[in-house]
Order: sequence, then structure tokens, then C-alpha cells
Amino acid sequence: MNDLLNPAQGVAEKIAGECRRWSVAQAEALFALPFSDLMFQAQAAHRAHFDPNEVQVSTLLSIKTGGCSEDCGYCSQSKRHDTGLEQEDLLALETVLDKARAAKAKGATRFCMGAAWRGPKQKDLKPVLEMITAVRELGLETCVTLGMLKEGQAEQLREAGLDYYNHNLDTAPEYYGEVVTTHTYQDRLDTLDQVRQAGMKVCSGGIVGMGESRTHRAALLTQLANLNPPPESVPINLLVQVKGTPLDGAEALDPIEFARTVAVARLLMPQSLVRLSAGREQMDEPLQALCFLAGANSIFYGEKLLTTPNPSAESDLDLFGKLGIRVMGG
Ligand code: SAM
Ligand code: DTB
Ligand code: SF4
Repeated sequence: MNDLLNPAQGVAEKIAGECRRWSVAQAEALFALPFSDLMFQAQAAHRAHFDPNEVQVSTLLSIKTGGCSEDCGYCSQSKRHDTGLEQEDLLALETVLDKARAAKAKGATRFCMGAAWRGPKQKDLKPVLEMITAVRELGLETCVTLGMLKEGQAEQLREAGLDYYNHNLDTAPEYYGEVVTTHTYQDRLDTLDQVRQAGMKVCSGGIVGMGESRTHRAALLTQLANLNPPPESVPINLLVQVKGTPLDGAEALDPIEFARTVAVARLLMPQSLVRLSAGREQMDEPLQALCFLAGANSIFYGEKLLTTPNPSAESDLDLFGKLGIRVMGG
């Protein structure tokens, strides 16, 4: 048996120590483990680096909704898809601050602001910089997701006090062209590079359930894990199917395969926060519990993601109570 796959070999230690670069074949071999072995190893990796009973909570807000030039096949906000979404201008600073205060009062520790842009124009960036500084002054960690960054923009974000920049690789390089044609995988990697060079923390993950193969899922996680260093935060989104998008009607991903994806993310990136992200509204409690067992230790918290529903804060706190989970940093 390959050493890496032998539970007796302590895969968590091997991963944290020797194995900086992962091959897709190694990731696929983890996917193919008997479920109990995979879960056991993911739990061991999780416990080596985190309190297994703590989950980080982030609240999302769409600060600029709809009308996006890009053609991402999953997205409700592309102007190329007839989803019936009402386009909105950039929110006012006070509106954002009210939402951030409410999120903090409900127990969120990080506030993530998303804009439906290919990337920010300089005139758009200025008000966002003010939002970042003001949200941080409330005592929340800050994250924004604004699309592709141009030269110098990452530095401006860092100077405004931004903690995390979210920019997902979304799927395998080989599958990206099936989902998006208006920008490339290399564009995504270039923005991640700029964020790192500017000294910010990286939040990057992907979406599963878009009709991709297991090999594609393994390739996505390999790409993320081989970033040097890996992202501090790794959102794993289950596709939320939106009427009017090309991916509406994609074959649903098997829930066990979803839990396996979370476990492999935990094993490949043992020191990262792995976030159980979009798609929780479509998951029952046992599946979410399985994902926490597989090593997920962050969620989006609050009744809305960007444009689609998320479980209520009350139902999440109820689930945390049943599972004995505490809020990280809460
Ligand atoms: N426009 C920016 C960009 O594309 O990076 C930021 C906003 S975009 C909505 C942020 C991320 O949300 C996407 O990269 C994708 O991972 C996720 N996302 C968007 N629509 C989704 C859906 N229907 N289901 C699951 N995840 C989705
Ligand atoms: C991430 O990985 N997922 C979030 C956040 N980063 C920006 C967005 C999920 C969006 C789900 C679909 C919607 O609400 O529009
Ligand atoms: Fe635009 Fe981002 Fe949606 Fe793509 S994912 S259409 S870039 S908002």
C-alpha cells in the first residue's frame, strides 16, 4: 500500500511535513479511500491543527448586485443570464455599516463584502476602501471579493485594512472553459498572486456539483493546495442552482461525494480554514454534521449569501448546540 494512504502511517503528519506539492493522482487516491478511512484521516489532520469543536463564522453582504459582464455559468449576477435578478448600485457606506453591526451582534467575526464586477474600476474601489476601513473599526475581520485586480489595487486594499481577499479558482483548470469563457484560469491565478504579493491573506476555493468529474474535483483541490502558501481560507461551495443560468439543471452531486470533497480539502490543506459555503440551505443537518466531521470549520452565517438564501442564524446556532460546536473567537 502507498504509504500516504495507509492510516497507520499518520497521514496528517506526512502532509504537514514532507508533502508540500500534491499531484492530482494523490488527491484522487484520497478520494478513493474507504469512507471510514478517509474520515478518520481527515479528523486526525483536523485535530492536529484545530480545536475540532470550533467553527469560524463569516457573514456575507452583496455590496453591488447584478449586471456583471462575465458569463460564469453558475452565477445569478451575470447580465448574460436572464435570472430576473434586480440590478443594484454600490450600497452606501451607512447601509453596509448597519449590516456589519447587525452581523457582529449576531456573533459573526468576519464580514465579507462581494461585488458583481469583472474587477473594480478605480472610481469603484475608493468607496469600497472606505467600507473596509469602517467595518474593521467595528472590530470585525474584513474580506472582499471584487473580481480581478489590476496593478496597485491589492496594495490599496491592504492599506485600507483588508484582512482577506476572496477569489475562487472555482474548478479544475481543465474544466474552467466549460463554465466561464470571459476570463481565464490564469487570470484568476494572477489576481491571487497580486493579493499574496501585497501581503494579504487569501480566501480561495471552488464550487462542486457543476457536472465536473471526481478528477476535476481532485485537480481543483490540488491547485489550491499547491499555492505557496495555500489559502488561509478555503470555501467549498455546493452549486446553488439558479433558474436562467446555464448550470441550472446540472446533475446533483451525491452527498457522500460532497463530504469526501471536504475531507480531501482538509487533508490537502491541514492548516487552512475549510468553509462549508454555499449550498447549506439544500443540505440536511446530518450532511452538515458529516462535513464538520470531515474537517469543515467555517460557515457563512446569516440568512442570505449574496443573492440566494442561507440557513437562519437561529437554525445554525441550534445545529451548533446539538453538535457541541462553539463559535471560533466568539
Ligand atoms: N465577481 C467576483 C468574482 O467572480 O470573483 C466576486 C463575486 S462571485 C459571486 C464569488 C464566488 O461566488 C464565485 O467565485 C463562486 O465561487 C461563488 N458563487 C457564485 N454563484 C454561485 C452559485 N450559484 N453557487 C455556488 N457558488 C456560487
Ligand atoms: C464563496 O466562496 N462563496 C460566497 C463568497 N465566496 C463570496 C458566495 C456564494 C454565492 C452563492 C450564490 C449567491 O448567493 O448568489
Ligand atoms: Fe460576475 Fe463574479 Fe458572477 Fe462571474 S461569479 S458573473 S465575475 S459576479
